[in-house]
Amino acid sequence: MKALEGVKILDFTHVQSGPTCTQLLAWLGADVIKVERPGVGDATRKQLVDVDGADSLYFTMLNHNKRSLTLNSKNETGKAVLERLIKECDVMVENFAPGALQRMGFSWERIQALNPRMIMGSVKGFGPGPYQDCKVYENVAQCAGGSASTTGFPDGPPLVTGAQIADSGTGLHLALGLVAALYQREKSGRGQKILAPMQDCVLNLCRVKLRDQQRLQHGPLTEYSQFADGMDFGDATPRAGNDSGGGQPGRILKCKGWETDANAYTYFITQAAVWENVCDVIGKPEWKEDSEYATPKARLTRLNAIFETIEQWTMTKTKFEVMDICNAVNIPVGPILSMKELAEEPALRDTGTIVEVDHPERGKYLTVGCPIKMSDSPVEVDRSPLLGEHTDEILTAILGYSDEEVAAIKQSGAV
Ligand code: CAO
Repeated sequence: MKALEGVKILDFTHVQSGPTCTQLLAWLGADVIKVERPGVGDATRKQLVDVDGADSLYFTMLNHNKRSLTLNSKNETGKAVLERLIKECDVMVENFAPGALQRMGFSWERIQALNPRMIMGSVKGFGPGPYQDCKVYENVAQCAGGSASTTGFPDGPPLVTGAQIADSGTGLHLALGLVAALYQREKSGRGQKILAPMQDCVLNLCRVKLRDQQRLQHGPLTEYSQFADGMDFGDATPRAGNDSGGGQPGRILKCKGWETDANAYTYFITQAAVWENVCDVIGKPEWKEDSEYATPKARLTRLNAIFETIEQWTMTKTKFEVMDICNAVNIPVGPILSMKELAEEPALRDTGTIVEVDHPERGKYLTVGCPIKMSDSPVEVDRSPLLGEHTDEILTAILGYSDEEVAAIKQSGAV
């Protein structure tokens, strides 16, 4: 038994944002039917190809546990099949460019008329407003949602992040909306329409930066390096380098081997509650009684010098030694782990967060499994479907077409 067992999802998504949402729902047990253009499929199948003739990792890693149905939704027979799918499914998810679904003839009003219980989720770049008709990709939304303006160093340009907060982040938000709507439908009997604009979802993830925007009206942001450096803050939340976003000052510091290893660094947090332990660990016990260092307020103007001193210590240890020594005395630190290290981490394999999957075209590959661990709804990660792999079984077993009707649908070029 899986949490979403029995829920049928018409997955009209492509690229990353929508597919991350439906992949999560598939992991939670929903039957996800991915609708793809005949002969073409999701564009990512053939993007960043690393194994000739095989679906790319870009596609396979975003489309596990789904079934693939090819369908031309602009062909008259294809539209008739789509109508039946809409009547049959509980949830429909799409992330086409604004207006594309309407151009196919499937407005929300029409979908609702076909199936009043339908829950319809859409990802768009922007919500209603001046940019509502724009096509949007990950980095566009990171920039428009406030992430880029607040990421990077104060004296450098805005930066985008490695974490796909706009695509995968929006997919996550939408998944929550869909599951909540399924719960509401239990009581109301009605479906509803859910919009997850990428700009809004990025902004939600950047809410501490809007917090800082308002704090700026009451004085400088004392935990930012700019404060210790005596720099002007300007009128908008500045980029803060690797400064901690919370009230506990932190920085990324070099560890043993940094000269040759790009990831020999650790994040070091000088949490006030364990400041005395920090002083002992780094060999500065005298700071515990020194009024210039003893309180968080006194330390604020000396943070750069303090972190330089801590770095003198971290540079004598590997990032893993720093982790062991500091955690033993409750000092929070974070080794900078590379993708290579994460891929090889046994604990992540044990919990199913890093999973090896077998694929008929490409052989074995690694993927990220479901990060949500539910005691009563375990997740097995199945390979992504080949293009149209399940067309026949969906037409017959789910939509109830006879063999003759399936032959006629194929004849029309709809699948
Ligand atoms: N049968 C027939 N036609 C189909 C089809 C099918 N099964 N599936 C898609 N199409 C058609 C669409 O109807 C559309 O046709 P029209 O332009 O004639 O209406 C066409 O394919 C292209 O769809 P699109 O405009 O969504 O795709 P694109 O590659 O031009 O743009 C993207 C991609 C992502 C920029 C755009 O879809 C978008 O802005 N989506 C919303 C925001 C989003 O999710 N962005 C994140 C993407 S991940 O980085």
